[in-house]
Amino acid sequence: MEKKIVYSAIQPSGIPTIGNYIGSVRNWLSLQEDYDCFFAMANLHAITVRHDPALLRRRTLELAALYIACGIDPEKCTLYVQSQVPQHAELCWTLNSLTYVGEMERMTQFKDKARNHADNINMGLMDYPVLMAADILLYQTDLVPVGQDQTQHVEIARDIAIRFNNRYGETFRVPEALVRKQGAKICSLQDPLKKMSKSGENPNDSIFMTDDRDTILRKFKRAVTDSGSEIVCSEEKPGVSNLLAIYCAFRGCSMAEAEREFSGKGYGEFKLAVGETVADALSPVQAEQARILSDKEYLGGVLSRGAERAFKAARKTLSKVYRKVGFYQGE
Ligand code: ATP
Ligand code: LTN
Repeated sequence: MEKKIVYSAIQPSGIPTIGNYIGSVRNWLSLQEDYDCFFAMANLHAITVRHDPALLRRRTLELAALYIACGIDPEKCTLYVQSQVPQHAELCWTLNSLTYVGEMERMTQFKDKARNHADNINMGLMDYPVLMAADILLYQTDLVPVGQDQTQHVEIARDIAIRFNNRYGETFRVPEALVRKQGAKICSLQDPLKKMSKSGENPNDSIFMTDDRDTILRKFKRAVTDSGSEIVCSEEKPGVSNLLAIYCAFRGCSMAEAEREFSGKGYGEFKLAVGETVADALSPVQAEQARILSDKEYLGGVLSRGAERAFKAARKTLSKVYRKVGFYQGE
C-alpha cells in the first residue's frame, strides 16, 4: 500500500524556539517512520518581512542542521530548501487566480504581521497563505503537522484545493492539519497570553534552541507566573500552565503526572526544574547541530538530494495542473 504523504516546513526567519520544536519538529519524528515525509526550510516565506540576505542564507543551513540534530533522518524523509524547487512559486502564481483578496485580508497572521510591520505591508505578506497552499498541494499531501497558529492556513489550502478540483477536475488531494493537543501553542515566558515566536522583539519571551544553560535557567527564573502558589494547569493560570506544558513536552510525561510531581512545591523550585529539564534536553541537540553545520559537504549533499527528490514529485503535480488550466507545455 502506498504510504500517506506528510508535509511541513519552518521559515528560517530567526533562531527556532522551543515553541517551534514542541509544536512542530518533535511531532515529525514519529511520522517519518510510517509516512512519506517532506520537510522544508521555507525561505521564500521568510522574505515577506525585511531580512538580511547573508543571515537568511546562514539561518537556512542552521535550520537544516537543527532538523537533523533533532532526529529528522534525511534517509527516511525529503529534507530540502523551498527556493531550490521552482514549482512552489509557479503553483503559487496559478493558485493566486483562485484566491480572493478578502480571504487573505481576513487571515489572523496577516493581520498580526501587518500591524507589526505597518511600513512594509507587501504583496508577499498577503500572499503568504497561497504560497503555503502551493507547498502543501504540490506533494499531494495527506497530513500537515503544525502548531495551532497555522491551522487557519491549512484550512485555506483545503479550500483552494477543493475550489481547483471543482473548477478543473480532480487534481489535488485535500490535506488535513495534524495538531497535537499538548504543546500546540507554547506561550511567551513574559506574556503567557502571547505565542512564543522566533521573531519577537524581547529575547526573554522565548527560549531559543541555541540558548546556553545559564541563559535558559535565567529566562525560566524570570518567567511570569500567576498569583497564588499552586502548580496546576488551568485557564486562570496561563503562566504556570505554559511552564507545565513545556515541562511535559521535554519530559514526555502527562499533565497529571507533572502536577503530582510539583504538588506542594514552590514556584522557585518548579521554575528551576523546568529550566534544568530544558537545558539537559537541548545540550546534546546543540552539540549535534554544531557538528552537522561544520560538515558542509554532508549537509550540502543532503540538501541537494532532497531538492532533487522534491523537484521530481513537484514536477509531476505541476505538469498536471498546467494541463488542466490550459497552459501550453509543448507538443
Ligand atoms: P515567526 O516568528 O518568524 O513568524 P514562528 O516562530 O511563528 O515564526 P514559524 O516558522 O511560523 O515560527 O512556524 C513553524 C512551525 O512551528 C509551525 O508549525 C508553527 O505552528 C509552529 N510553532 C511556532 N510557534 C509555536 C508555538 N509558540 N507553539 C507551538 N507551535 C509553534
Ligand atoms: N507558514 C508556516 C511555515 C510553512 C509551512 C508550509 C507549514 C511554510 N510552508 C507548509 C506547513 C506546510 C509557518 O509555520 N509559519
